Amino acid sequence: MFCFQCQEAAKGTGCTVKGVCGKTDTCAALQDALVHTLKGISLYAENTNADKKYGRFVSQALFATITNANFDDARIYELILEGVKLRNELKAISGANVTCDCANWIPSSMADAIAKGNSFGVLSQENEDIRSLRELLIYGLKGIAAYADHAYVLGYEDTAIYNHMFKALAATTKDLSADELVAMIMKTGESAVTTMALLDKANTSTYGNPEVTEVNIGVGARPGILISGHDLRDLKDLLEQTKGTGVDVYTHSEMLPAHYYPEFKKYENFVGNYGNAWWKQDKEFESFNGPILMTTNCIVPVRESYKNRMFTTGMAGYPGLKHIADRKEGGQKDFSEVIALAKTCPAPTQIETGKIVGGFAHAQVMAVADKVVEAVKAGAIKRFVVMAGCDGRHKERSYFTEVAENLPQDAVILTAGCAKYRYNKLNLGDIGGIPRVLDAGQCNDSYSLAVIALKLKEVFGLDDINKLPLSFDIAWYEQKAVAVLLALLFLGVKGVRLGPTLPAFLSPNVAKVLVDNFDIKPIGDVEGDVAKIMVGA
Ligand code: FS2
Ligand code: SF4
Repeated sequence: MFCFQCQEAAKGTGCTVKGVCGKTDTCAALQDALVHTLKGISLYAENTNADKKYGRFVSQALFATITNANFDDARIYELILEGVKLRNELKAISGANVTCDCANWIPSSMADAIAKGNSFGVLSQENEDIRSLRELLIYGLKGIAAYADHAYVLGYEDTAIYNHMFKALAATTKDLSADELVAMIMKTGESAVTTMALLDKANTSTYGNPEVTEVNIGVGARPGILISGHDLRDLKDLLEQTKGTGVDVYTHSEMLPAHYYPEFKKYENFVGNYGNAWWKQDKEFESFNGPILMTTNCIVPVRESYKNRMFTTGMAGYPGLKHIADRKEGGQKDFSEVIALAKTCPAPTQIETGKIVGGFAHAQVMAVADKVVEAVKAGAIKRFVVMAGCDGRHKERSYFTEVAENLPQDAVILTAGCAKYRYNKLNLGDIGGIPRVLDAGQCNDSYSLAVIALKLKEVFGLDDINKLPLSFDIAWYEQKAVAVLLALLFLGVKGVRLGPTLPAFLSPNVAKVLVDNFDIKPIGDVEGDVAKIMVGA
């Protein structure tokens, strides 16, 4: 295997024996064979007026290959078989004669698919710059695919997003120059903005605009179900089915922002958030005592002690865990087995007490825009620092906690994603009633931060987003962060600091393109970075 798609790539170069994430070499090969198949679908779909079902499938299958989403060989193989079937349908419809292996191969067995993945993996492209650009493109698409699937689940789709996915995936099979690939990457940034806007519309039209909310981080006395991942519709179904059963529902990690939506506030058994970012789950799932439902990434290798009470659903998967089937059209998923199990479990063991505050998505921030503008004009707020993104295991990530602690009192942190767990329990105070950490939501809600920045630009009458008193100090881990980064580049944001390390998939030449054109920089030491951030350097 060779995989370097996430920030935890072994030795900062790539995982070769087994993923640091726990992905096995067979699962890695199957995921490579799946991506290979999706390229074949795309080569036919890019020139046909393809039905939405093909775009849906490509989105879901790419989503399954995101870091920590699906470790289940059998499920990935099923997706390959389904992909080959869909590709052959398109081949017949288009009548085109495409010679690429990805457009024609037919797996005879799982072993055959593994062999295919091994011969068409990342390293099959020998030129390191072309490899780097192609993979950057694919990882951005994986992030977009996850957002597109979340929107689809709520009934929102846009064929332009699917069409871009086909064009860009197909582009990775062609003999394109570095400049042509860079142009495709920029178009992918544009598509990331479109997709995040669609998901924002899907979430807020379905569940209302997030509002400032205090979330309890302690526990109650009743048994509970812990729901993790990013899928809000799964949460809605679970809340409906647990209503009046005596079972409480707690969010974990990226599901925390669900508490900010008006629609979910009406459930009396929706009691709080348990634990921290994804990578601490092996300890926190143990002490939760009840069933855990993993709706998307991020799963870490599952311990025996809670294996029998952990479930996956949607595109998430893990060998040996029960998988809750998809809903039938217009219906709900059936969580009765999870609820029945919860009733037999003790209540969660308390690991923290208190409250955290969030809900500062764009509509809520706009509602207090006057106050914010006043504070900036009066000099009470000197700088906004976007510290969104992901959390992860690396010790160096304490940098983000220390930056939050060391930023002066007149700096406000804008956040989204699980990166917030590095500083959202620090009680950093407020500026005239505006909290110094404004949490917009999940990584899926990063769009809110772009909307807020563009709105501030308008309010202050500026012609360039980079003239705002705004800096970006982003923590990245997986491929949704890559999509968000491409979106920021498309929006013209310059000078983003990225950490804890730069992506392993950027070759020195590709990294140089990003530095020269967008002034992207690696994080440095806390003291130096805080000083530079405060003067916009
Ligand atoms: Fe965090 Fe993990 Fe949200 Fe990422 S829960 S790092 O894949 O999706 O952000
Ligand atoms: Fe390694 Fe990350 Fe790939 Fe997992 S997803 S195999 S940790 S690079």
